[in-house]
Parts: sequence; C-alpha cells; structure tokens
Amino acid sequence: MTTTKDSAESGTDTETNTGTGLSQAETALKLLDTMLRIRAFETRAERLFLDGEIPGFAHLSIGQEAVAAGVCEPLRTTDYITSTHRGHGHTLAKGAPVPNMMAELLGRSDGVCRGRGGSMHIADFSVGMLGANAIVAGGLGLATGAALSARLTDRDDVAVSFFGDGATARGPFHEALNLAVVWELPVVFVCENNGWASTTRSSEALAVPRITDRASAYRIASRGVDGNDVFAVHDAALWAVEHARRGAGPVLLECVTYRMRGHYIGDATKYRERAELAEWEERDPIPRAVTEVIKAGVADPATCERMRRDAEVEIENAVEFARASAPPDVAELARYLYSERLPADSWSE
Ligand SMILES: Cc1ncc(C[n+]2csc(CCOP(=O)(O)OP(=O)(O)O)c2C)c(N)n1
Repeated sequence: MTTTKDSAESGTDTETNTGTGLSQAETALKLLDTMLRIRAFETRAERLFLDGEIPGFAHLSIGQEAVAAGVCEPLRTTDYITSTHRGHGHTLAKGAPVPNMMAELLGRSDGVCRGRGGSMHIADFSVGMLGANAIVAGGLGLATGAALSARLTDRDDVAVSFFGDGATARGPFHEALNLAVVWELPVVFVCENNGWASTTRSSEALAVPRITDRASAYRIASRGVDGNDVFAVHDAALWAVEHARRGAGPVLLECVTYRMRGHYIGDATKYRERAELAEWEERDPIPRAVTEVIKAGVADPATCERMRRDAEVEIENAVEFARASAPPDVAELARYLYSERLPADSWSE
C-alpha cells in the first residue's frame, strides 16, 4: 500500500487510481470493508449450513477474500464476472445485495435467484454477475462470450472470469484463452491458485509450477501476484482491467492464495497437514490488510475493529431478512428457469 499518513489525514490525497473518484485511502478502506463483509458472510453461512438452515452444498472462500475484493474494486456495474462453485465472495464484491444473497443461500423467494440457485448457482445479472458454476472451468467460456457481446455492441465493458487452479487442467481454460487472444477480447482471466483441487495437490496435477507459465503458449499478457495481499491484487487488477478495457486484449492473472476451510463445508481435510494450514493462517489477508492500513495511517485499530463489527451486524440483519422471506411458491416452481422473456404464465400448466 502506498498511501501516506499525511495524504490520508490531510484530505489532500487527490490521487485516484480506480476511476471511481475514490482516494487511495478511501480505496484501501473499501477493500478492507469488502473482505470483512465476505468473511462475516461466509463465517455465518458456515454455521447456518451446519445447523441445517442452508439446503444443498456450499463451498467457502475463507482465506481467499483478497482476490474477490481486489479484482472487483476497479470494475463497473456493467462489467461482467463469472464465478465458480466457490462464488460468494465474488458475488458480494461485485455488489450483489447482501440480504438477497443470504436469502438465496436459504432458498427463499427474496433470494437474488428467487431461491432457485442456492450457493453454487448464485447469479445477479443486475450487477453483471453472470453466475457461479458447478462445472469446473464452466465460467471461462461464458466470460469470453460476454466479452464478445460487449465488443459486438460497441461497449467498453470487460468480463472477468474467476476460476481455480484445477480448472486450468481442463479444456475450456485452453479454448477460452486461445479464442480471447485471437479475437483480442476484453477478458481478464483470474486464476485463484489455492494449491488444491478438492483433495488433489495442484503440484500433482499440473504440468507447470505456475499458471502464468502457460501464458507464453497463448501470447496472453499475464501477471502473478500474492493473492493474500489485497493491495497487490488490486494493483494487478487495475492494470489488467485497464489493459482489457482499452482494447489491448485479454489478460491472465494468477493470484496465489489458500482456502482456510475444507473443499466444502463438512470436509474433514484429512488430505492436508495441520502445519500447512497454520502457515497460511499467518498470511490471512484480513489481518495483513488491517496492519497495512494502520501502518499507513489510514485508520486506527478501533476503526478497523468497528468495521469488523459493523460487517457482522450487517450479516446478522441479512440472516433475519432471509429467515423472514417465504420459500418459493411450489406453483411457480418452473418459472424463471429458462428465460426472463417468456410470458409470465408459460410454465403454469
Ligand atoms: C467438470 C468437473 N469435473 C469435476 C468436478 C468435481 N469438482 C468440483 S470442485 C473440484 C475441484 C476444483 O478445484 P479448483 O478448480 O482448483 O477450485 P477450488 O475448489 O480449489 O476453488 C472438482 C474436481 C466438477 N464439478 N466439474
């Protein structure tokens, strides 16, 4: 983080780096705030799931919040993202409303997908979130197509595809990168390399040590970054998004990070050593960001603590909202599944 104490306190920090009009100090606090909201949301969702209040299956991104927060901050509402089975953080960072997100996890009618999607298929087109995806690497082609649509309709929107290291061993990764380069599409491919694909260590499944090692094969601009340093991720994202938006073609970003929970809620994680987790807990992106903003004089410890508590209150209110929301009406079960353009009563027979 480069913000200085003087500029943050004097209010003379006119240097903006996001195109959003925020100062560097405001941006730093926004990044921290987004990470705190994601952490609070998922920590609460974990308990709700274990208590049986969330149906289906859920995967947490606890430990990986810096990637979602850092990458989404430079994006506009009209930009697109596609996500993975581990998509709560991306969806929140892109601006989906927290109460309706929580209602979606609980399968309620006020959910962002009216309770049809749940944790693993969450989407909110109104903020450009085109969907979580249960198919590993399923989002890369969708983001590439969204970028093509922006190009064909003369919009300067960009598409970001989040995916894990495991996805890079699948065909859609290679097809999407190749086509995006050939057609110079405005896509930012963001690999969250958390070292594991389910129970398989990535070093046992990938032919290259770094995902960015693949970049030269596709002549794609790329950068690798510490994915647990939200400010480093943000800097890389600013570069990548600007590159794609000005028509210079796609970008591959590799964010090296770690999931501090199991592959899914309830996973006993017998395949990894406790010491490995402990090592990564030392690099938890949230305390690291707190230390940075305090050191830079952007906020004091009490402010950071208040932000954490505010995030928890916001999430608790979202839980109350979700619990009060009715389950979807069974008579409407087949509505909203295929196209919003269908006449309202097409599926009622
Ligand atoms: C095409 C496909 N193959 C296998 C699976 C089963 N599966 C679900 S998640 C996962 C691991 C994905 O690892 P990675 O892409 O690194 O993402 P992470 O879970 O680490 O976030 C696998 C193999 C699937 N959902 N889709």
